[in-house]
Amino acid sequence: MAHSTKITLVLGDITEQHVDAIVNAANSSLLGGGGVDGAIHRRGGPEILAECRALRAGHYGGGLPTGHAVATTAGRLPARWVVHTVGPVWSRDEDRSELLASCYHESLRVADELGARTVAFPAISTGAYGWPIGDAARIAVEAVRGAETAVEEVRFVLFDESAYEAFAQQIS
Ligand code: AR6
Repeated sequence: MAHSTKITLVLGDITEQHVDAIVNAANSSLLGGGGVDGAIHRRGGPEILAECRALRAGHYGGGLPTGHAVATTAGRLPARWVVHTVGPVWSRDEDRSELLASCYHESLRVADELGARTVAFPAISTGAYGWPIGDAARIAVEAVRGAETAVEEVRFVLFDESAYEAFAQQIS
């Protein structure tokens, strides 16, 4: 029988979550940015950036491709790992939904490799990358529900009421 993953929603800041792994909506440089990425590096401290730089110096010399995921320490955050993934920039002309779903699938695959049982996700691509929140919430929830994973809890951490409502509508 397939393992069933519990989905929970929190209105709040992902850097404050006590979970095994938190997912970062990064960019392919892995070297930081604004939004949730900026908050994670700020609160997590320089150990995270040091591991990101090492990844760039090694296997990910060309950057982390969109839809892929890779883990580092969580530094000073109350989590063990940060899983960095790169969401697609929303496009009116091209359907990039598969890439957004891939962020969730790949992050959960990396979480499984780590042995993480609780994983917190932000609403990937819905800030600087412009994805409409209702559609992003649908893709996120479908992707998690469709994932083969040993993760026991997926916690979506939404930064504002409208994002929270969009996710609540999807899991009701
Ligand atoms: N906790 C939870 N959610 C947050 C937090 C937080 N502390 N801060 C922002 N959000 P964004 P993207 C929400 O822009 O669209 C960065 O510069 C925010 O309200 O962080 O994937 C990267 O380096 C929104 O709903 O990520 C990339 O260059 C969601 O997190 C680029 O932005 C995602 O917004 C990635 O853009």
